[in-house]
Amino acid sequence: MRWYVPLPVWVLALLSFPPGYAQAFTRETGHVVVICDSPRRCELASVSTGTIVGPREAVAPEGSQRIVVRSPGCEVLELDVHVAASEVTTVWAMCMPRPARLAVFSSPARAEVFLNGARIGATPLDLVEVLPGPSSLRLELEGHRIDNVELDLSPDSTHAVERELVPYRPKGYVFLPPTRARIGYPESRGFNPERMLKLPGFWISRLETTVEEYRECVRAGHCTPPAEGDDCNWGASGREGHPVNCVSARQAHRYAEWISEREGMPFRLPSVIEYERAARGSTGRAYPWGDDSPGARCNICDRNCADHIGDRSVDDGWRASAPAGSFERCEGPEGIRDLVGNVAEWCVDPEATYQVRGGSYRQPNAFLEASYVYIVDGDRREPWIGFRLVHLPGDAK
Ligand SMILES: [Ca+2]
Ligand SMILES: [Ca+2]
Repeated sequence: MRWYVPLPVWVLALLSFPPGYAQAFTRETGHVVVICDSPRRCELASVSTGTIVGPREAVAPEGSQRIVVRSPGCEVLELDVHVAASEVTTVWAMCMPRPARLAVFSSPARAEVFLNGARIGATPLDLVEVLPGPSSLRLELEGHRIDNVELDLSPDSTHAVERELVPYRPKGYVFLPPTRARIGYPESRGFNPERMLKLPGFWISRLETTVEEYRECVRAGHCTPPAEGDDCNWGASGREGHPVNCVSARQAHRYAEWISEREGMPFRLPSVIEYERAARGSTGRAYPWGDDSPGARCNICDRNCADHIGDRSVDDGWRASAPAGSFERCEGPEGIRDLVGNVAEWCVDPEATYQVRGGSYRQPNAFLEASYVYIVDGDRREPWIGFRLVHLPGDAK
């Protein structure tokens, strides 16, 4: 990108004849008045065959006149004005700022560079012309903290910015690189037809959010307590390491807000597509480990399940939720656990409604694929629903 041109640059307007000018010119001449965009000051530098009578005024013969206007920090403007005899021609002058030049370097290099929210390149960024004035510069590089710099860019000057980027790897998270991923079912089952999507890289929590983690947010006064009773883990002794359940989608959002504030980096609930990509890899496998059904790999609705739909041939040892991450084989090559079973997990779908994905200890084998769509009212607080978060540096825009 070379540089930006504001619109409109100049606007010409004819005003009605003000009585105060009646004596200022003859029948053969007209008056030219320049008005600048406030608060900048401008000056009429020349007029072809007329006479300058003030900083922004001239008297000129009828016909076409070329005038030149100068103002500090702005390009010199030349334009043709038609002067009518016995009339006042008013010229509205808007400043077209002279550009500043900006170069950006970072260590390490290859950071994406955004100026006032618009991408202008990647480091090392050679001199580019940009609009002068107060500006926000942001550098983004995978695995590093977002770097924000406030600049005051002067017209006609060169600014070089050099930044040291601070590594950032969210603890307990796994990075999934950018990929094309197979999303949806091989054959359409009505809600989630198969398609290939190009996805950016993102970080996802290796485990479901636990009671212990959620408790920190409640103690900080940012989160409200989950529901209690039944198989809710909140308030039940010995379940600190279990996934926090009995929380609404709104409560999960509040937790993400709190983590984002604490970390100074953006965290949120996954989209349904991100959840599928995490569980199915880029190849579209049915489960994190491949296409074989979970059986006792994960905590599902097995013979211990309270519901009669439980799979009697499977014994995973748990009736309700198990401690997060305790099923060692319930993971794929990326090492992310419990994307299938234990608690189903809040996800946001493209229509900004809620789904839970991955199934839970309440679903038998047939309903545990990550692509299985389960639309749930976001206010529900169920013992079989919990959540985990994702982190995308690009969310900070
Ligand atoms: Ca079970
Ligand atoms: Ca789960």
